[in-house]
Amino acid sequence: MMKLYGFPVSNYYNMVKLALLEKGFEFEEVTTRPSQDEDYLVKSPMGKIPCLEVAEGPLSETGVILDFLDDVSSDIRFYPDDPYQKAKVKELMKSTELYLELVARRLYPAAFFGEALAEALKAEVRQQLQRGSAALNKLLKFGPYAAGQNYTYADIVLYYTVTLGELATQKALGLSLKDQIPGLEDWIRLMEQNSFVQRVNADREKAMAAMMG
Ligand SMILES: N[C@@H](CCC(=O)N[C@@H](CS)C(=O)NCC(=O)O)C(=O)O
Repeated sequence: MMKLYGFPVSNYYNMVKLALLEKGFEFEEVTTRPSQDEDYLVKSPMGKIPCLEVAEGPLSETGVILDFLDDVSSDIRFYPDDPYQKAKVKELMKSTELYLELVARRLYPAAFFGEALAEALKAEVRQQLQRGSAALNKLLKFGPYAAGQNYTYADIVLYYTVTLGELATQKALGLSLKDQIPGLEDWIRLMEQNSFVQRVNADREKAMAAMMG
């Protein structure tokens, strides 16, 4: 059985967990914090979570894991078959990660761990989030899903990016991603009707409460 290493508060972990659930794979969750222990670095060379251990060995990097899961799923696929449409989904995933996730992540120490946040960093992150949101607005379809009619990996990546990101931007900057990205709020409601999303989120709430408490 596959083993998913990580922690249910992590947005990247939850992306892989949701993909595994959607695709009907059996997997065991192994609660793991990011670690520089040699035992873990063998599986995930940067020590980051998530890591997925499959029959052939370990895999790190969320995008790589998601690609692998689509390659080994015969029926449920989250990339379109058409090469251009597939590239458009990947463009949306990459833009979400580079221009929202990695930017909002700079607020996490202040938003979640009470660290100080310099005014200069606040201004820089705010400006980058506005630029990133404007770029995403050019790509997002919300028709009703992120890349159009079909539910794709772009939805999975965007959902866990903006839901954790929103907590951070609200808390650290008083900025809502929902105000920056028209249609985001309705799409989040749509995503939250999905029973697998509800299951991942219930685990996330429990882990978040334990972490904050
Ligand atoms: N590029 C990695 C990013 C994963 C990542 O940043 N995970 C965080 C937890 S959400 C982590 O392990 N952080 C610890 C670290 O950066 O050392 C991926 O796509 O999986």
